Amino acid sequence: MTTADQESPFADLGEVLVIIPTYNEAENVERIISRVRAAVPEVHVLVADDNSPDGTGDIADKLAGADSQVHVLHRKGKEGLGAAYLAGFRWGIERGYQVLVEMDADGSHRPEELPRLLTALRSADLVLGSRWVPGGAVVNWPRSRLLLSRGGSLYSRLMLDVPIRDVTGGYRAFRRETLEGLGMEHVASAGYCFQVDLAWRTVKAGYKVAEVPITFVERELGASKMSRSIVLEALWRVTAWGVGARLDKLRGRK
Ligand SMILES: Nc1nc2c(ncn2[C@@H]2O[C@H](COP(=O)(O)OP(=O)(O)OP(=O)(O)O)[C@@H](O)[C@H]2O)c(=O)[nH]1
Ligand SMILES: [Mg+2]
Repeated sequence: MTTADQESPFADLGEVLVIIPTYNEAENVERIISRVRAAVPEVHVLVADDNSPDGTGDIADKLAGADSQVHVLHRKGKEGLGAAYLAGFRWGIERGYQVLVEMDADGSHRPEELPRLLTALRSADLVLGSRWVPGGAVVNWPRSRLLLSRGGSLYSRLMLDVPIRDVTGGYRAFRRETLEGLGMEHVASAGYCFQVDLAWRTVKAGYKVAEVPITFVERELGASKMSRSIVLEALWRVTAWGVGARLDKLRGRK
């Protein structure tokens, strides 16, 4: 691991690892890595690939061979974005990174906005890139996706009582202490409710969460992995968590 150089504007935060989970992102992986490296040259990148049939993992290996700040975690098969992130977090924590960033491979999370997330992390334990705070935006989404995302965030906020506008978003920066303290080992969520799960745990553990506005851009290349089963998993899990929390309250537990 190279050390953050003196001139790095984020040296005070410690070493930063951007984790990019991939499943069939052959058309996107090189571009996203080069954008991250250009936007914040001192960060390291970890591609967490679930043995993509389209060869994304091989492309990532070649890129890692040419750049010592790019790493690849090969996983044996498709286990969902949540499992890939958990493995990526563990990989980064074991190697001493102080900040762990979540970012999609498809360009929806613009690497050029990473400096704003890192800046906000100076006074927070978790920073969420947010589409639904003033200044946030979504480009090129069909109405159905907008409704699903806004509805999912609203439902999660009400069910779980979390004071977060964009609780399903996946562009985030965690301090390692936050991940260490939120009980990662108990996270079972596989799909996009993983994001709700982590945000909720972070709030419950008493950490400070900040939302910064981002412009989310719909993917241009490659196929979405969003599916009915991912939406259903989110719906049943969030409902079960919310009901469970209310029952605990009624019984006088915390
Ligand atoms: N390792 C791994 N990565 C995954 C898996 N499912 C999705 N991803 C990655 O997670 C990121 C988000 O997935 P997307 O398909 O873009 O999901 P989405 O953003 O909800 O859907 P779109 O807006 O349609 O792109 C992308 O980088 C995917 O390649 C998985 O099972 N394993
Ligand atoms: Mg996407």
